[in-house]
This record gives sequence, C-alpha cells and structure tokens, in this order.
Amino acid sequence: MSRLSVPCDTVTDQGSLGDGAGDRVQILDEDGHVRADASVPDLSDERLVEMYRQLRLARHFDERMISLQRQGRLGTYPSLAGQEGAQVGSTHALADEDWISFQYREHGAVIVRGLEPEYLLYWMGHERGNEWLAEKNVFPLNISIASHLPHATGMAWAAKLKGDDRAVVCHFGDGATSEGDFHEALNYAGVFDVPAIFFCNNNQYAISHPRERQTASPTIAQKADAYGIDGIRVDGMDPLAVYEVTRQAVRKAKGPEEGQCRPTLVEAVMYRFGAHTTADDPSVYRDDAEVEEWKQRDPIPRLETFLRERGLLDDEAVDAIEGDVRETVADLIDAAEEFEPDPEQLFANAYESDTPRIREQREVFRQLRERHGDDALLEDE
Ligand SMILES: Cc1ncc(C[n+]2csc(CCOP(=O)(O)OP(=O)(O)O)c2C)c(N)n1
Ligand SMILES: [Mg+2]
Repeated sequence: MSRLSVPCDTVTDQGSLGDGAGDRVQILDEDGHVRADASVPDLSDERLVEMYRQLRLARHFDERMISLQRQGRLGTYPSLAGQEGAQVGSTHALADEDWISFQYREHGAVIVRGLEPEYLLYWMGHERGNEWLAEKNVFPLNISIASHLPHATGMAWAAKLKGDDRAVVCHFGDGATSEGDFHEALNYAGVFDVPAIFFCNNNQYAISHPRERQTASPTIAQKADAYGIDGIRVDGMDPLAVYEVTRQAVRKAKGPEEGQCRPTLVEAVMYRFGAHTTADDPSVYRDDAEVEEWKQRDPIPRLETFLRERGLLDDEAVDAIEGDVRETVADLIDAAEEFEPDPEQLFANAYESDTPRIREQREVFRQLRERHGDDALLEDE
C-alpha cells in the first residue's frame, strides 16, 4: 500500500483492539522500547525532550480546559487526551511556514507552534484567537465535518502555482472520511499533484459511531489507492513513527525536484481516552475495559521510557517538566481571563473588508451600546 520508504518494517496489527486490519508503521513498541527492526529518526536530544515536554503540556492543557468548562469559564471543548503523540510528532516534521488545517481536537499541533493566551481566547470565543492562529499559519478550526479538506487542497494548489515551498497538513477524523468533501479533496489533490498531507486521526469513533460502522474498508489508508496517491498507516500513539512518516510525506509533497509534488493520505491509528466533547458521556457507547486496553499505548509513558533509556530524562527532569507545565498553563489561564475584548470584534474577519450590511450592523450595535451601555445589552431580557 505505502510507497514511502520508512526506516523500519511495519508491524502487523493483530486486530485485538478492534482498530481494523492492516499494517502500521511503529518505531517504539507499546512499552516504549525501540523495536529491533526500527531506526530512530535523526532528531537532536533537545528536540526529543522538547517533544516530551509538549506532550505533557498538551495533556495538562486538556485537563485544565475540561475543568474550566465544568466551572462555566469556557464553552464546549473537545478533549485531546490519547492523541497527543500524533499531533506533536507530525508538527515537528513541518517548517514554520507550512500550513496546518485542523478539525477541532488537534490542540497538540497548535501547541508545537507555541502555546500562548490567545489559544485560550480562541476557545473562550474571542476573535483575537482567530487572528493569532493565522499568525501561526494555522487555519481556524472546522466543525462542519470534512468541509475544510477541499480548502486544504485549494491552499496547497495555490502554493504550488505560486511556487511557494510550503505544504499543507490537513487533520480530520475517521468520521470525516465518510463525507463527500473527503473524496473531492483527495481526488482533486491526486489529479493536480498538490503539496498536501491528509492526516486522518483515526481515534476509533465519530462521537458514538465506531470505526467499523464508518467504512467497510479494512483500513482508511487504503482509500488513497482510489485517488492514485500514497496511503500509509502509522501507530498514531508513537510520536517518533508519526514524525518520520510525516517528514517523508512533507518531503514528497514539496517535491524532491521541481514540479514533482505528490500528496499523501496518512492514517494515524489512535484512541480518544476522554469524552468526544464536554457535552458527551462515552460510558453509554464503550466500556472501561476497552479504554484501559488502549491506555497501554499511551504516547507519554512510551516516549518517557525511550528518553530514560537514552539517558535524556530522570526523575528529577520529569518533575521539573511537570512543574513547568503546570505553571505555564496556570499563567496562560490568568492572562486569558484578564483579557478585555472589544465587543465590536464581533464584526471583524467575517470578510476581508466590511460589506454594506456589516457596516450597518456595526453602526446599530454602536448606537445601542451608547444608548444603553454594555451591561444592559448583556442582560437576558
Ligand atoms: C457535516 C457535519 N455532520 C455532522 C456533524 C456532527 N458531528 C460533530 S463531531 C462529529 C464526529 C466526527 O468524528 P471524527 O471525524 O471521527 O472526529 P473526532 O471527533 O473523532 O475527532 C459529528 C458527526 C458535523 N459537525 N458536521
Ligand atoms: Mg474519530
């Protein structure tokens, strides 16, 4: 299936965890030891430790965001826990100017670009968060499932036409592969050879809908064959394997020689440990034993074992990272909650410049504020 040359043999999935048949690339085994047939990607020691720190940052950020939602300090939030390895690993394979287009759950990818209060503002509903994402070369999240895929193809095609050395990595879920937009985006990308990586975060569920009811294909990666592009299946809870697979896909997307770009479909096999969102109760559609089984593949202890075996981490360093991560997130929350938004931001960024209707609405809003004051406008009646 895959024509990327990975530095290790693929492992045969035993199917015991109900995640579909087929091979997937793995560098770290489930205990975090380097597989005998695998080679470790050429990353500096500092970079490897930084990846670990970012995994822990993403996990702690996730815990705090859920807690903020429960306290009424944040709106609905989709949890990332379990999926950090794919997000952090793939983004380390990108250049800063490569675009990331995400569905809504891939906070780990954003965190690699730098976690700042603005990302919290984004989830608190402030327009400033949107502007900040654009500064990081990240598209705003997309809740209308799969409709961002054709945009990613278009963005990649534009980069190719302009001669920019930029790739687009587009994240989406297993559920998104059932949408027409998935087909259109990959079909077009294959015909026009655009520098895109379609990164499927196959976390086994689309809300309550299990992967095996999503498609009769044994794997998602094999769907690439229908579009004449490469498809590759990787252990999405192995950050090193994801890094290597994405690195090669990016190289192929940008083209080793002028005009040779090719898109890739990556299927990263993983599991969402928590609820679909803060508005979901997963206990009604999956049992604890299944969750516990997948937790054996948790990317954080796996990378930690690898780093300890290399002598790059010890108890003291792990404690220091944990302390740093807690302080960082606490400071970010304080900074975000101190932010005083300009209510007129409501009208910003819908269009590049105001349309007559937006101008009219903005004027009416301004008059209402002057007449009644912001407090009165916020009252329920
Ligand atoms: C076009 C469309 N149909 C349905 C929904 C409702 N919906 C929200 S999230 C979701 C599940 C998506 O699952 P998947 O793509 O696997 O991503 P995951 O949430 O697992 O990360 C659905 C069906 C939607 N947002 N948009
Ligand atoms: Mg899913």
